[in-house]
Amino acid sequence: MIAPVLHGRKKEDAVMSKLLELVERKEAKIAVIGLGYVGLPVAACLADAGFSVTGVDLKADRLARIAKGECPIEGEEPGLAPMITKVVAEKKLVVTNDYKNLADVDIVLIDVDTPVEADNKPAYKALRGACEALGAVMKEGILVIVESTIAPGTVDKVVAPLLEKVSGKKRNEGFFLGHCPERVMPGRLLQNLTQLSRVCGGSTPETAKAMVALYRSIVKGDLDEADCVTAELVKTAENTYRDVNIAFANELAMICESSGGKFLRVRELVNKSPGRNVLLSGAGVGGHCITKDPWLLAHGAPGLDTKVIAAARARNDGMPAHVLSLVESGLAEAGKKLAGAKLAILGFSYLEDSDDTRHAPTEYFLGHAKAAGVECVVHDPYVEEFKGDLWKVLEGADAAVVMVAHTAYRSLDLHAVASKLRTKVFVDARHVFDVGAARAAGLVVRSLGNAVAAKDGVST
Ligand code: SAJ
Repeated sequence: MIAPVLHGRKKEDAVMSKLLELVERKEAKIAVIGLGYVGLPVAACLADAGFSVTGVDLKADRLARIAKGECPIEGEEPGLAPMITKVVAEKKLVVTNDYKNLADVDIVLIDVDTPVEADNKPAYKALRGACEALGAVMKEGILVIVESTIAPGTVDKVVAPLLEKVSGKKRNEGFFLGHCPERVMPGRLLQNLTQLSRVCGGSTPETAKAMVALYRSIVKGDLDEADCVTAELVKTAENTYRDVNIAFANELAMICESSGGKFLRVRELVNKSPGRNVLLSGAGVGGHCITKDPWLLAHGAPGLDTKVIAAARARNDGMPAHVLSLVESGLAEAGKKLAGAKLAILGFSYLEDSDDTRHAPTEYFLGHAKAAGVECVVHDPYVEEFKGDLWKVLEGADAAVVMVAHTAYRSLDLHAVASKLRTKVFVDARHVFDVGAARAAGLVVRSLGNAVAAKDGVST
């Protein structure tokens, strides 16, 4: 009996049900392209769940370390290193830089970086490169899932056409597409990957179902079926939502400074109102997610003037300069000019208790300070370059500026800090210290979101 030649919908259903069967039996061959802080954990988890996984990366040193069962990701990642050692030893995870090894895989996850260019447009060089290399070797009926954060419309307008062009296959016939955005966070990669809910955006409803079956093998959180553009919108919107809310907190803090308010107290009372959740003002927004995803979301509507997104990005990017103005104000009260001053900068990483320095607000602060003729000495207990002795950094400085709320700073003896400073100015841009306590230590204080004490000594 010759099997009937299937076309269109019937063919798609047959391909997807076969794939579903392979996934449920853990027999689907999987590849993960990009073995960074997103790709490597998911490759290890899928291998640990019983799948045969081929990891692909361009970095030879990273491949070499993984092939030895080591974890090349810096920082503490609970559970990840032993999992990699185990799955590599079991040969459930193998690594390569040769796409020819993907010729027989059934599912490919793409986890490459998707930054934005200087003009805030998506930079898809890595994504295009992965698609071109994969398209040349991928077999009939493959499911390609992009996990990297991408602008709305990218699967439809960038990934699909490129795979069609290079492979000669047609979407939803010769191959199927999905977008399942990651929600991992450095420091808790495995925890987030296995616990958090995820959107399974499929190029067809059956594809979304197959994706749910795949991710169910490693994810305990909700797995919500959707189409690709919904998944693209959800991920970029959730980070844009955070950026806009941080921008509001920053603007509110600046209004408090001018109007005599205390930001933390105002925030505490506002947040008692149902449905309010004012975030924390700070020295700026760093990292590689929140700083770029708003621009990816905006790219989803090229003709629209995305005022709110752009204004929030501008407000947050303006915070390092605002902190420098607080320094200038404190120095002025102490009778010192900004130009020629020497500052001790506490914190360089973009996030407290992290060594990640991508788009760190302090980096932008240092640029503004240099332009103003100010000398800065930086300390950071997590960043190799700045791990020195904090007391040496403070020695002889005209101001201490808290840019990152590292736990190590919270127990600082402010009297001891004051004794080291040449000019006793203290600027807290992360709500770490009580203003009154800092003043009692003999410091001239500027604290983000707090009005300067009135001359009559009424502390704020
Ligand atoms: N920040 C503030 N005020 C706040 C919160 C953050 O100024 O109230 C600053 C931080 O200092 C940092 C930047 O914003 O410089 C980003 O902080 P973040 O806590 O958002 O941490 P990220 O960049 O690691 O964001 C990640 C994102 N996760 C993923 O993209 C998978 C984001 O979606 C999460 O909401 C966030 O972690 C989180 O919730 O911790």
